[in-house]
Amino acid sequence: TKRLFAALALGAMLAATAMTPQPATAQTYKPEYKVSTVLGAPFPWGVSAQRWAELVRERSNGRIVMKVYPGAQLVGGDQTKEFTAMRQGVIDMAVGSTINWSPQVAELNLFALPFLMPDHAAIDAITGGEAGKKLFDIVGAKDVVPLAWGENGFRELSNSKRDVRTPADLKGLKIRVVGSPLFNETFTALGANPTQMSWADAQPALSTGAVDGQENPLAVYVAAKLNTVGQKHLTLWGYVADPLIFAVSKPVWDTFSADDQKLLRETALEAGVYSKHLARTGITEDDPAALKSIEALGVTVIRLTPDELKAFQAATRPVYDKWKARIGAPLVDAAEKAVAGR
Ligand code: X2X
Repeated sequence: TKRLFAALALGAMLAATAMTPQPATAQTYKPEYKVSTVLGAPFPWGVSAQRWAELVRERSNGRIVMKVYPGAQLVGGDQTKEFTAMRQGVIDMAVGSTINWSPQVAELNLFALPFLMPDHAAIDAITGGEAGKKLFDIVGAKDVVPLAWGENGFRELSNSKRDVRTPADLKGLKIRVVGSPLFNETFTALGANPTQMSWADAQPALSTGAVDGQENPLAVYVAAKLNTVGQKHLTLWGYVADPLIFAVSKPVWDTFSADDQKLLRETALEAGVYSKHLARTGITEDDPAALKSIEALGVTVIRLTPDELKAFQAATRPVYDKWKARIGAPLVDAAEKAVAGR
């Protein structure tokens, strides 16, 4: 009977094993993972998302296939809904903008505090330091696994009406913005009339003159040919910068083996470095290729003096202070410290 009992026990064990769900293997993976972006190639944003997909395909020997869906098309063009769709697992992966995710993740408004970051080193000091780590923890707690930082870039101001050198020059100009109410409040403080709309709606609105101006990185200005929709006055003020986040929806992340999670993270980090490189090329006075090409199109590029810049900072300071409290003073303090110590 002892032997019989042992045989029965073994049989029960085997049955239990057979019923246990198998850990994720290559066979259980999806045939394709959808990667959401707002801008596709040839914008640096789309190019770096594609780089991520290529690196993953190569290193997984084709086991993991990622496809980039630009234009926020997975959320019907409504870029501020992308984060919610990721949380729900409707979108598998994204290279997402801090601006577009800020309606759901209030702390990501950090990067939209006017004039917090004077240069690229300041962005890196924040994302690479304590504040960046806190932000990734916050995003991670909302069912989106952040893997790496990338970059859309410093956002410069263009319009079809006149040169803007002072807040008074902005008075009454209709400016398209996106993201959270912070952008509305910043432009209202400057005397402009901000109006919120998606990138998909912005281009027709610019070309019909329904809005006078917009703000976006120079790489976006060039690739979207904003000079052809009347944007002939361009003010370099670098008032905010928009990092990108390479991320995977948590429900999807959990289906990957530990080795494949490592692969996804390492490739995202590499694509993130590439993203920053692309976003920063040609837009500084040391490396002015993009600036020169914009000027060659007959666009007036306005470089502010330190005093002119100060007037914009002063006018937006109350908005900064109000939103510092909303974002969380300790987080903003950490960011300010990182910038000061860069
Ligand atoms: O909509 C924009 O302005 C863009 C493309 O820069 C973002 O997605 C934040």
